[in-house]
Amino acid sequence: MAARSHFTIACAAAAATHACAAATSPAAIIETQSNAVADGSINTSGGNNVRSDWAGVPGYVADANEGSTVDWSQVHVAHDSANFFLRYVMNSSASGFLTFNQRAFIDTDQARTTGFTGGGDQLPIGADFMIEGASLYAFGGGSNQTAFTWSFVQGLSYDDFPTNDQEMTVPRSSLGNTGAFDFVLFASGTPEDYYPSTGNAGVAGGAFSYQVPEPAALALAAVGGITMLRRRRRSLAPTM
Ligand SMILES: [Ca+2]
Ligand SMILES: [Ca+2]
Ligand SMILES: [Ca+2]
Repeated sequence: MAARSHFTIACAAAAATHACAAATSPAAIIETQSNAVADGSINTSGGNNVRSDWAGVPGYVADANEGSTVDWSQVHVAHDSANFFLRYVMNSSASGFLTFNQRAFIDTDQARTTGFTGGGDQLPIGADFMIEGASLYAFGGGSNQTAFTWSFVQGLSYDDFPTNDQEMTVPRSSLGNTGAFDFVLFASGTPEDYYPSTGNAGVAGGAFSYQVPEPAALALAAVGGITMLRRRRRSLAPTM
């Protein structure tokens, strides 16, 4: 059985406030995850049609079914020593990646002051990379952050059947070996669907975050919690 390490920070939770405060500014980070999986445990090669390899990897908070022709339901993200993995679960069929109806905007320096902020400046993040379909692009607009200007980086390993449950592999090296990134997903159906739904609300909007390794602040909080638990148990132990 593959060793896995998962956790989720809900930024609304008081316990994680300090961890979330350190995240991207000005975008509100709705949720941060870090899901380590064993090397080779997730296979996204075309035609494998298998998603059981994602067992135990939680999804981000699900998006509503807004009835778009290409409608996000849930995204899962994981990593091993060499790769990030993305899994898109859709409410409505995306007709496969070759139709380029889906984009992942990825902010690898977690700074809105660099990268694409949307043609209408509507993204909460500055996307340094974009995955369109299963093709990875790097932002090439420089200081013109609303220019849809990209340079092709590479095609990605993917499996998009069934079309409402797709997966792909993104080499960590292709994203500059970043230790964390923020992201917003977009689907060009009718109507357009942003995930999270505030992903088109500009600087006041919301984004998701992914970290590798686990956020230090949360790990320290967990250690602190164990210590407190031990102390409490000790104090509650009956006097012999
Ligand atoms: Ca698979
Ligand atoms: Ca949706
Ligand atoms: Ca950026």
